[in-house]
Amino acid sequence: MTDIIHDTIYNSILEGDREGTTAGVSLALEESYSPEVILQEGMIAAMKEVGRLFEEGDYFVPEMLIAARAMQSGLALLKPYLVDSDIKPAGTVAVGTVKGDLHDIGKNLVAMMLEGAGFVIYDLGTDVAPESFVAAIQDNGVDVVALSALLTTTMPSMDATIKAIDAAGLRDQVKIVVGGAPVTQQYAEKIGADGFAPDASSAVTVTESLLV
Ligand code: B1M
Repeated sequence: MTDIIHDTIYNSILEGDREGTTAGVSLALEESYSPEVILQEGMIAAMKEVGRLFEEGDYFVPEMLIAARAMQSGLALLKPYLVDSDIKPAGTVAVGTVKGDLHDIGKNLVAMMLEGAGFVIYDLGTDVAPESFVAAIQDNGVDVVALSALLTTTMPSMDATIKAIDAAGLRDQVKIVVGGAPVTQQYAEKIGADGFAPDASSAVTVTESLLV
């Protein structure tokens, strides 16, 4: 790992240093590092380490939160490089983190990558109730619903959301893609999702393949 990526971006996120993170991302972009390297080797690697430190009892919720804020400020700078606005609309996607779950960095990345691939995005935010996904389909005629969950305890909200979409008579109108760290292909099949993606870039491939 190079110095800017590790010493500046990775360490700044670990320390929850927003200014250090944005300065690092700006410098790395100026020095022509690819957005993918900045994201994967600097930012996502740092968040993984934050999770490890939390599990070890070295970090607590406030440290996770300030690290997440630093990551979000870096992502805002990176977004124009991940999103190409000249692409024709490929479909519409309602994206959200399911009920009970407040984690939004992965969901935001999925939304950015889909936007970059030409999808129109309705970002419903975090802690999204099943009824809100149903309303988004009814109000906006979306083609795909993309559900994110980061907690094992909120994975059942994905199941509840799919059941609510079914109960509203909308299941045949939309494709449903699920993802997030604890989610697996097996779980996706169990709850009747149409697709599972392990990361944000494969969320694009999976979504595109469902609309062919
Ligand atoms: Co939370 N947290 N957290 N947390 N947090 C985790 C998820 C945890 C794994 C940490 C740990 O113990 N190692 C653990 C979950 C354990 C479990 O259930 N298995 C955990 C816990 C326990 C908690 C609390 C319960 C802590 C507490 O209060 N005691 C609490 C719950 C709050 C709630 O949601 N109700 C909590 C709170 C928080 C903060 C609010 C402080 C903060 C979130 C801030 C925010 O998001 N704005 C936070 C953070 C930052 C984390 C970690 C450290 C980092 C998450 C992250 O942003 N990763 C996380 C540890 C970890 O992930 N290793 C942890 C970077 C991001 C790019 O990755 O979100 O995985 P990720 O997204 C990836 C893929 O998963 C995938 O693509 C993304 C990019 O490739 N993906 C999809 C995601 N959604 C997708 C959807 C798709 C497809 C792919 O299709 C639709």
